[in-house]
Amino acid sequence: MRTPRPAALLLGTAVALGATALTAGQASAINSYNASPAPERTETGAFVALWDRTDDGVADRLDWVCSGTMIDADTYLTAAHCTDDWPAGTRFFVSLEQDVQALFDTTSGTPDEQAATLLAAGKLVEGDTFQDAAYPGTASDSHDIGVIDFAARSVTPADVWDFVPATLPAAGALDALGSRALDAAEWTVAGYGTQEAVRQPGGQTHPGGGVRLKAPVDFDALNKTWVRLAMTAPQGNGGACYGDSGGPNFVELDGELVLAATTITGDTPCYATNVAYRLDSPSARAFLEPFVTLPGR
Ligand SMILES: [Ca+2]
Ligand SMILES: [Ca+2]
Repeated sequence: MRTPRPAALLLGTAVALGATALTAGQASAINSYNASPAPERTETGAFVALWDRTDDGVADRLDWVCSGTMIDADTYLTAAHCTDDWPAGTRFFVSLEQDVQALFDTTSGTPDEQAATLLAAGKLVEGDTFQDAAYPGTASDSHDIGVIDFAARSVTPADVWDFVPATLPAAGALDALGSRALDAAEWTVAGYGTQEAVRQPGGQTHPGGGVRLKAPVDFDALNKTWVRLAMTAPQGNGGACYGDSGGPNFVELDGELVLAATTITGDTPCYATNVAYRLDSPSARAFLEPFVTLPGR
């Protein structure tokens, strides 16, 4: 997994909450190999949090931690392991900017001041988190799905950025297609996460992240709630890593990109497999139904 929880590729919190986080399981970034910038993926955004790590009531960190996708004008789809278990008072934002890391690098002040500056400049929009009440569920269905929603906010991402919300799959769409068609289709993962592990004196590091990238991946297997996607470099694939959690895995069907699944976990160094949560399943659709108009069967 690539997150602090048992199966996630969450980056910022993994680092913030302790060394165990990176081995735990959430995904956060796109790998270095076979990847490219994705300025055209305007619906794909960074999950940004402002939080207090020292329990003194003063926020001390503003950072991108996960990825996600706008699925209508005011709802951003991500993973429950990205919305779960933050300190009281944590504030949540989405940025649909291409290079979020550069915004942080060039904005001065305390984390509170940075957030205020970036909000005023239209580089962040603040929202409210919701997650599947059944998370963390079971191995067969983790219920690892959540949103940052803006329906109760006066400013939504649609007020700030031009984007076309992602197309969700119809109920059971991946089952209906079957493995042969899914293997023949083109798959793309996108996100703001880090790169695959780099070995250095003192251990592994995961450089990069904070920039919207995409990479081709290859269909491997489908089961009840998961799509497994190959990220092996020699086959021309790229892949997801820490901070890509919650981000989109698109499949091209009849010339249209469909948001088939969200990045959740994978192998620890991020070289082999992306494990993504299906969005055509009954449980994913049940969670999403209050937030978006779902396509039918
Ligand atoms: Ca503090
Ligand atoms: Ca909505």
